[in-house]
Amino acid sequence: MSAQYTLVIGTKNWSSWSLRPWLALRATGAPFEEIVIGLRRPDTQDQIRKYTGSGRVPVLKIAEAGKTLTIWDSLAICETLAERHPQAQLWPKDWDRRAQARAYAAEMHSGFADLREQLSMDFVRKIATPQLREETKKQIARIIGAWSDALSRHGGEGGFLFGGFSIADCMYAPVVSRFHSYGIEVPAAVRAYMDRVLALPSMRDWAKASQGEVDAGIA
Ligand SMILES: N[C@@H](CCC(=O)N[C@@H](CS)C(=O)NCC(=O)O)C(=O)O
Repeated sequence: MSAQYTLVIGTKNWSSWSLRPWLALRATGAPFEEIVIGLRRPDTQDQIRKYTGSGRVPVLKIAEAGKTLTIWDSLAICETLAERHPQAQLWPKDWDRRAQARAYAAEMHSGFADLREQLSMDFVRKIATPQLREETKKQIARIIGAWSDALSRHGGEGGFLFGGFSIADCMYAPVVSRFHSYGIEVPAAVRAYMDRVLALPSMRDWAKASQGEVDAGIA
């Protein structure tokens, strides 16, 4: 019997960390259930702590062979999915490209705090560019430089950072959304990459659900 996946995530319009493994899980093609916990509410922490002591979403539950395993943290979930679904090639096949893709994902996971704080994800809204702090400007420039570099090396083979869609793209998808929402100026090749990411069926489904949250007044 195949595994049953349940992904516990936060309000889609806001939860950038949830979007990352959600995209990876969609890319595997495996069926899954999702539980959406409302963020920025008085009971948010109580709700999340029903699933994980970390107090953070996303969380993946894997029910298999009578056992249920709980995995928290976006990157750990992505790694687990890559291991369990090798056919999805969530990491590039070649070791050198894979090593680079991992470095991109890790840099996102551990960094860019100013960008994340100043340009918080608001998936469906268009927001005027705020007065950017110097650190935020540096982080935006770093990301644009890193994307441009990867795209010029590998983008021709599939249009994504390392050719085919990978965990590196999952990790940066919320930044694509932020650059789009806040009207950050980017070079043409980066804009084309952003448009490709935004046009993914999974990203469109996330946008539809986020719009539903906004329309319902819960995001
Ligand atoms: N490093 C964690 C960060 C997860 C995180 O900060 N998630 C936010 C939502 S995007 C959260 O759960 N916040 C708890 C709260 O709002 O109470 C990861 O990669 O999964």
